Amino acid sequence: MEQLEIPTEDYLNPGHLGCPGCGAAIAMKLALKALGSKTMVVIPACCWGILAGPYPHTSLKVPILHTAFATAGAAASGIRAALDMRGDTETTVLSWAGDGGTFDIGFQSLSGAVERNEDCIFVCYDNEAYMNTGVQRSSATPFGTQTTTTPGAEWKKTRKKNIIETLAAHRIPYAATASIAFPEDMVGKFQKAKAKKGGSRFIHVLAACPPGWRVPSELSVKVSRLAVQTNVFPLYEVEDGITYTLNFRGNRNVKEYLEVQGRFKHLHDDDINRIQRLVDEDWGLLLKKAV
Ligand SMILES: Cc1ncc(C[n+]2csc(CCOP(=O)(O)OP(=O)(O)O)c2C)c(N)n1
Ligand code: SF4
Ligand SMILES: [Mg+2]
Repeated sequence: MEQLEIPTEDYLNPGHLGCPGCGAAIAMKLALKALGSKTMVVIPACCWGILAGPYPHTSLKVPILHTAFATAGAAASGIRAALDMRGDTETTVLSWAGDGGTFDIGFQSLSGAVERNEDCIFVCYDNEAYMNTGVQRSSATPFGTQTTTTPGAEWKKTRKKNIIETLAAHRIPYAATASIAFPEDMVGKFQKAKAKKGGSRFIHVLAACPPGWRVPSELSVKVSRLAVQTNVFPLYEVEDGITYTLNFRGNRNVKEYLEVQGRFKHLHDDDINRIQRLVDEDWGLLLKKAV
């Protein structure tokens, strides 16, 4: 994707209720820069429900609908229908859910909405666990991670669900991954998603979480960059479920990404080698599909 100018206008206020270095806050800031003032945001239960602030205070300069954990896809569909009835096809409906609200409890609602090809942008800001309730594992938590429900030697032994592939399988017009460490790429993808209005668009953003990942807050962007540079979190787009475009080719060892995070500190060399093999396998599959 070609380099672009990031819009200077901000729709995230200077104060919000997230932790210092919260990747999910940076993600929202970049997304709204791309989407602009005519955006309505739907937020199910998640950290962003807190970041947004308690009514009548708000950290966003655009309207927010807070909804129940499982219902972001349905609530966004309802707002879209109401706007359409009023003749407003200009406003973008942005569903903004965590990994729990996307990969797990919100999955049926999201799947239903995108199967109907609802005219909304569905975002998963993925911090790879249920952070708001104390770092419980989700199906987005990667192999090898310690969380409060996968503690000590019981660290997670199953792989992360590939959410982009599940959305691509619905053959939606646009699905993409994005990173807060690649802001031009990320803003460009949100602008592209906005321009593709008329159907369902899905963007999966890796959102570093300093307390959950056990990294210093000032390393939030660096660790996000390492995720892409090691191919742990590849940047790519899938159009109509079949046309894959790779946006970046990483060449660093997975160990560099793992060793800066406390949630992986327990891993031995053979575990790290296994994770490298899993990442190489997924990367190889992606290369076969990408242009
Ligand atoms: C039906 C239901 N079950 C459980 C909860 C409690 N709850 C609120 S937020 C949350 C975790 C959300 O995780 P995720 O979607 O990954 O967002 P994050 O907090 O990590 O940003 C849970 C379990 C709830 N609000 N509703
Ligand atoms: S716990 Fe993590 S996701 Fe939640 S506000 Fe703090 S940094 Fe952000
Ligand atoms: Mg989460």
